[in-house]
Amino acid sequence: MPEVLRGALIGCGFFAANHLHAWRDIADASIVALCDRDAARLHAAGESFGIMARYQDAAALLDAERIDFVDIATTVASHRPLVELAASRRIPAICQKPFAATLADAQAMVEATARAGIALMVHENFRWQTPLLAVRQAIAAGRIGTPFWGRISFRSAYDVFSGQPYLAQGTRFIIEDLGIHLLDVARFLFGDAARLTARTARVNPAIRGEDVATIMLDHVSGVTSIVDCSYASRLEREPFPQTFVEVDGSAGTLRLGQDYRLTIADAAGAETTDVSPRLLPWASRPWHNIQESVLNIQRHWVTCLHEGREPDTSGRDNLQTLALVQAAYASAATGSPVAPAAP
Ligand code: NAD
Ligand code: 89V
Repeated sequence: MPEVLRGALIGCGFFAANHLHAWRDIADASIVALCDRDAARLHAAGESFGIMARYQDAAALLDAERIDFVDIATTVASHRPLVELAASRRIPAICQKPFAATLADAQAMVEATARAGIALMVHENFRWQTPLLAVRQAIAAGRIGTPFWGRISFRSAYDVFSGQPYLAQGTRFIIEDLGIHLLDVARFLFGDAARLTARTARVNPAIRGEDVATIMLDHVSGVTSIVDCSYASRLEREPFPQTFVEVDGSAGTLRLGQDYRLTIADAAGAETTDVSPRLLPWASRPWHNIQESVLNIQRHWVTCLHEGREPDTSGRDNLQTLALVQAAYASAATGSPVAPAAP
């Protein structure tokens, strides 16, 4: 791999500007070409970021440009064809979440990239948020002893549909789009889950999918956790896009609450620290937490490519998170507990 990696970004929509800003902050990577089927979006991104090599077809881009990796920031339907295209050219790939609509598609992408001998990372950025990294570090440092119970919670009335109108159109919504992040965080904090039980509801009549979900997980580690999310919850102060975390352990408790305040209590007393993300120069509130995590995960990708190691949120790892998503929909449909079917 060259010292400065040459990347191509495919998909210049709503979220891609965050990828592009973050790439500009990473000295040993540079986005040299853009692709979007939509000419207007391609033009707008190219002009904003001064990138002149622009293509409406990803294969044409890969034919014409010398590229060290692709960053796929399209919506889910195009993930498998684009990852398989990258694999066919032996080009390492980042793929936005949700990795795939089915486990079979996800497995096919993992196998294609493994056969090609290239790295594949899912852009699963929530676990790269500074406040959630602080939670994991506190647990790992033994601050609350051995965890036995946890809750990962995201409840909001923020209008996500104005920026991402496709979220209102699918038969699946909150688990596939947002719950997927929280289920990944549950794995990040407590390890894989052997079984889960889920309940869903649709409160907003203007959308097709569910906008409320409550999931109880039995982790292999022995922890019981609750993942709950809602875009139908109007609170006194809108917390979007903060994830709240509660963990009870054998020696104390941990609470990550409003305004990124982390409180750890044990027999000696309680201590609260501010674990806010940085407000990067190109970021804006309230998205700055997510925006900083985009920089963190993209830095991790570059480090992994240089060191030849598997990214923490590799395609292979993400199969387990995706299996929890599928299990949650299956459990909500049947009312019964479901064991995730990860390969
Ligand atoms: P979007 O619809 O605004 O943009 C996607 C773009 O991809 C569109 O411009 C479309 O024309 C283009 N595209 C689709 N298929 C293509 C193909 N085969 N070749 C070239 N261009 C193609 O979507 P978005 O809101 O930017 O979301 C993109 C992805 O990012 C989604 O999967 C979404 O879930 C994810 N997302 C992640 C976060 C996060 O924090 N991790 C936040 C928002 C969105
Ligand atoms: O992260 C996401 O995928 C976004 C949001 C935080 C708005 O749910 O869609």
